[in-house]
Amino acid sequence: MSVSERKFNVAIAGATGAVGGAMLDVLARRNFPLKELRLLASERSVGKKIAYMGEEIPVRLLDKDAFEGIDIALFSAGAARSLEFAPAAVAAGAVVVDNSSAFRMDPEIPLVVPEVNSHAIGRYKQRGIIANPNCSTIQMLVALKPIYDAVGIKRIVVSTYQAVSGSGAKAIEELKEQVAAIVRGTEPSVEVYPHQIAFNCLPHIDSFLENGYTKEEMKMVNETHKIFEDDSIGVTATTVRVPVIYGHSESVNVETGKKLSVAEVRALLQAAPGVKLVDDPAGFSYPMALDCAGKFETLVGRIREDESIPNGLNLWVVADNILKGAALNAVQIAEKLIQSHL
Ligand code: NAP
Ligand code: 3JN
Repeated sequence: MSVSERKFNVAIAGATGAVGGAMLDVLARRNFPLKELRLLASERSVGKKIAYMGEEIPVRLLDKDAFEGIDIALFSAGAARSLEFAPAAVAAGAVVVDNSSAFRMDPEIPLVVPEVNSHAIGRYKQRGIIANPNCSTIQMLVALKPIYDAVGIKRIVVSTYQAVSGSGAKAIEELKEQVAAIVRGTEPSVEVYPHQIAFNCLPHIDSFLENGYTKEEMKMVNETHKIFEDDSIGVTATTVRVPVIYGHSESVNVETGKKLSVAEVRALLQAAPGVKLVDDPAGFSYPMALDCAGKFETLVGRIREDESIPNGLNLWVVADNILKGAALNAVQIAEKLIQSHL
């Protein structure tokens, strides 16, 4: 049977969440060849129905028996659930694509951005699991891959401006409520973050580590090394939460192995898979979070030579953190799996 005629049984663990909901959307938008779609979540959601392409699919409990007959299990129910239930899904015969940090740095488990290192997918056979990187790493590497391939990269200095949707649905509500409270002149309530996020920027994403960096910052460092299979790249990150709902923005400074002109970078990015060049400063055109929501591409612009060093570049990189940063990347991995491995 040709690939186009084959259909697959897919489970989504965490189907009622922000990322799980986006996975449903992406599967439909990309016409993924589904036979059965099984939606899994906690006891809180069992019995709820979720609409998918005109069907009402009941939510089932995520437990060890939930994966019988499943070919591909997409996990986005948090790292603890991935650690507990991904092995059961593999034992039942499924390949797991995991969106959490649970397995990302496990040397036996591939960590994949399809535009960057799809060759690594085949390594899933060892453990039956493929890890999806952190959203901030994904969009940065989609933009840097053509530059890395052309001239090599010695060092990356990245600062992120991350949307509240990266912290889930409660954080979106909190930002909206805080803005409304402040406009009304009342005291905003602060629950999700340690400080007010409305009209503010918090240089704090995930927990602090002993070296003074946050886990989010170290995810960007470690995941970049693993995906490029190159520990020689110096990477340093500052990750910041900003009062934006969808779309992470990044200021990316790179020291390259050889000089590239702005025109050469533009040409490389124009041809790069998954990238949309948005770089016409004279026409006030540059990537913006508001423009990336709902889009599959990573937007790159504000391309400049870093005039403070011989071989340096500055880029501004923006992507929908829930789509390319999570759900879309996972579905692209599943597509590569069915094209080449299942
Ligand atoms: P969310 O909106 O809070 O959704 C969480 C999902 O997990 C819901 O479906 C929830 O089910 C389910 N869940 C929670 N506890 C459970 C349990 N004990 N048993 C079964 N299901 C349980 O969170 P989200 O924003 O979608 O993020 C989910 C996860 O995706 C994150 O924890 C993270 O690991 C990963 N993520 C990755 C990236 C990335 O950078 N690649 C970005 C965002 C998120 P109920 O509705 O029944 O509670
Ligand atoms: O904060 C963001 O913008 C991205 C959040 C990602 C996230 C949120 C909760 C748990 C992760 C992740 O993917 O690294 C995790 C986790 O699995 O550790």
